[in-house]
Amino acid sequence: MNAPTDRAGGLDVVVVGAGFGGLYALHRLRGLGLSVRVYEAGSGVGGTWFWNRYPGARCDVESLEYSYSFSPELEQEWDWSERYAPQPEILRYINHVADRFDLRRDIQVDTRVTAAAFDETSGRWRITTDRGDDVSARFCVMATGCLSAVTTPDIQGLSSFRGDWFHTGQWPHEGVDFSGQRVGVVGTGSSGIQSIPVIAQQASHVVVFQRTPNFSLPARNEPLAPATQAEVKADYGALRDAARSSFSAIAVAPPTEMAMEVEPDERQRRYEAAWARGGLMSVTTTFRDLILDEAANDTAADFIRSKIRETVDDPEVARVLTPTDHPFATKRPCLDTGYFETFNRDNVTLVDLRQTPITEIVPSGIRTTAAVHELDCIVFATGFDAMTGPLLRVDIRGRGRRPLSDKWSAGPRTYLGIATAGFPNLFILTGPGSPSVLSNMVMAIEQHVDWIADCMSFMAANELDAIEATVEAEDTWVDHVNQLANATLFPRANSWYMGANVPGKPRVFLPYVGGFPQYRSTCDDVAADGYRGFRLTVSPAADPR
Ligand code: NA7
Repeated sequence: MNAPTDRAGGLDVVVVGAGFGGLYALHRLRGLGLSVRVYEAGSGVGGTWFWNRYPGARCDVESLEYSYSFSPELEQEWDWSERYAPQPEILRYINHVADRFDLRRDIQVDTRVTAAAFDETSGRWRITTDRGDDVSARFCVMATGCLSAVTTPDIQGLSSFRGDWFHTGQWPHEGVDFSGQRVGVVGTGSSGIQSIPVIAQQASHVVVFQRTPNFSLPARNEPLAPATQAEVKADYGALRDAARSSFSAIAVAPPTEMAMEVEPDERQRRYEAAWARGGLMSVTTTFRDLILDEAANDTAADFIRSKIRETVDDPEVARVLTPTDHPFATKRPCLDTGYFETFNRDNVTLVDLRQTPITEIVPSGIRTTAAVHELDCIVFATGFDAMTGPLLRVDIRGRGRRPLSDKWSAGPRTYLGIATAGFPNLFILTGPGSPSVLSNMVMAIEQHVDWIADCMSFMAANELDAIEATVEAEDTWVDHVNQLANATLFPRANSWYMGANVPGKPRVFLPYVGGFPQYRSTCDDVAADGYRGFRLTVSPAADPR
């Protein structure tokens, strides 16, 4: 993967990141005749699927939907093996896409963009990297992902630990052999819940350090029957259309009833059917008010709690595993294969950090207020500085050299989650204020990239050089995003959606919760209305305000 030669005046577009977003941005924007270079920090393409190689890592959106829709040929030629593809298969798919569309020649790997600064004199972005690249581009597209800035807790004594430690989001490529090892896993979000059952099958002993018990739904993963796959491929467009018109950009019939409108026996029957079906869109979409009304939510939460009690043999362990401090689905629901069952194994111990917090890491393991747990290695499944972290870890500066971190010090401010005032010609893929993590990410990425490509075409056709969100449009959008979130139960949880998992991070609900179809039609209207809320000018150097 070699860098393309610079054209005399620099590039048209720099794309930061070569995951699902960056690859599609490259493909689409190059198709417009623009010169594009992608910088990628990893040694290969794939983003999330390049880094998250922990045991049991797989997507929890079904494979047939968690894939690009832009190429009917690609849809037809790729076969998925399971209902939920495992990480290595998704990484193979992304590599196939990179080859099939000849993307690698414009991607420079092993290169982390460290800074991007808007130069008001030239009206261009100047992008610098940790490899000494220093290039200019008219547009900068941040395709840095929502969950790519890992967070490892700052626990005293970690450097003294004699064994190895790993973060699930930066897993060693050669894998880790846990045979005969005593393994501590810190964290019980999706990564912990996926990896713990697999690690427990290999390790001699696993100690799970749980701060907050989590709701998890059965994945019911299984091999993907050829007939099912053929049926979808016979009319892939129908599946995609159904996804595009659904709240989460995942094809599912929208629930019509409220939980309390249904008799308790019937409600139970529906939850049982959803549980048997498995998947993210099971219990979550049984009724339409689960995320809006506490009493409705309680019915789903109680149902899942009863399942945990049924599954876990030891009532005290079941109690500790049972979430009670946040409504169901206000933290990202997890999907599992045998997670709760794993606590019935003799070689698994659960430590309740609410009762006995970690005090320090010592050479031989983890000390809590109650005991020292002797360990050979530690797995941190402790998550990410979500959505804003990947952007703010790059030194991005707009007009007047103002850092984005300064502008966003009280929380992110965007227009449509795609642009931010004071930063002309900077586009953010699936940024805060867009549906992003509340939707099928691949669909959200395609919608953003298509919108940006259309915008660039419009600018070219009208001989415009710069686009910048207005402060007024941004303020209105931020208020709208907050109002929508405040009408839901989401703010009730200390979740990464709320920035609550990172000490000192402003407590702001990050994604747009109005649903994918509503969001998409707003974006389309904005474009049809001559990019309402943006100022388009012939010279980016001039401050349009
Ligand atoms: P998550 O969902 O953020 O989970 C992180 C877990 O780590 C969660 O249980 C946290 O507890 C726990 N955590 C974080 N810091 C600590 C410390 N200091 N001590 C103990 N426990 C801690 O990240 P994942 O990687 O699992 O999943 C991220 C997303 O990827 C997921 O939602 C899917 O969308 C895919 P807490 O709940 O904060 O108390």
